[in-house]
Amino acid sequence: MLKLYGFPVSNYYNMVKHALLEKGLPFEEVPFYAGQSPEALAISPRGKVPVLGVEQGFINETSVILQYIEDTQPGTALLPKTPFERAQVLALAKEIELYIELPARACFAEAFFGMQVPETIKEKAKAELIQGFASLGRHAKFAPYVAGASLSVADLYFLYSISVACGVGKKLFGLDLLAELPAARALLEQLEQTPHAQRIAADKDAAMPAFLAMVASKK
Ligand SMILES: N[C@@H](CCC(=O)N[C@@H](CS)C(=O)NCC(=O)O)C(=O)O
Repeated sequence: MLKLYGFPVSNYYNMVKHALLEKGLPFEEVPFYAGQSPEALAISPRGKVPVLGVEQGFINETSVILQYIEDTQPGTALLPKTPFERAQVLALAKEIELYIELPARACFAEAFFGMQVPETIKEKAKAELIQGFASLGRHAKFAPYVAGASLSVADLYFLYSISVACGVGKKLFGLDLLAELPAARALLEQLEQTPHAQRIAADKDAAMPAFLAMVASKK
């Protein structure tokens, strides 16, 4: 059986978990906080989650895990078969990760964990977030899903990165990053209401106290 290593507070972990649920695949969740210990690095070379455990070994990096699942497992397709359409979905997912998730992530410590982030980093993140959301508005279709008519890997990146990025925008910069993207806001609300997203959100809420305690112990 597929094993999903990580923790339910991780938005990357939740993208993979959502894909597994969407495809109706059996999988085991293996609690794993990663980190830099030799034991963790033997599973995840850069000490990150998620990691997918398969018969032959471990697979890391969310985008790669999602493509591996698509290529090897049955169930609802989350990537188009035709190369051009597939490229559009993967480009949208990558754009969300590089230009929205990562700048937002640089500010998580202040937005969510009561720590301070240097002003220079915040200013850079703010400019990148504004550009990242503008880019999403130019490329995404929201018709009704991010890449078009059906749910795809791009929607998983969208669902689990956009809400946290919006949290950063609102808390640190007083910005509504979706103000000019009403279709994106509507899709986000719709995706958040789906049963898999609700289950993942409940698991995240349940895991949050232990996660915050761990973060506090490392401060
Ligand atoms: N590029 C990685 C990023 C994964 C990532 O940043 N995961 C976070 C949790 S959401 C993590 O492991 N953080 C622990 C750390 O950086 O030490 C991927 O796509 O899987």
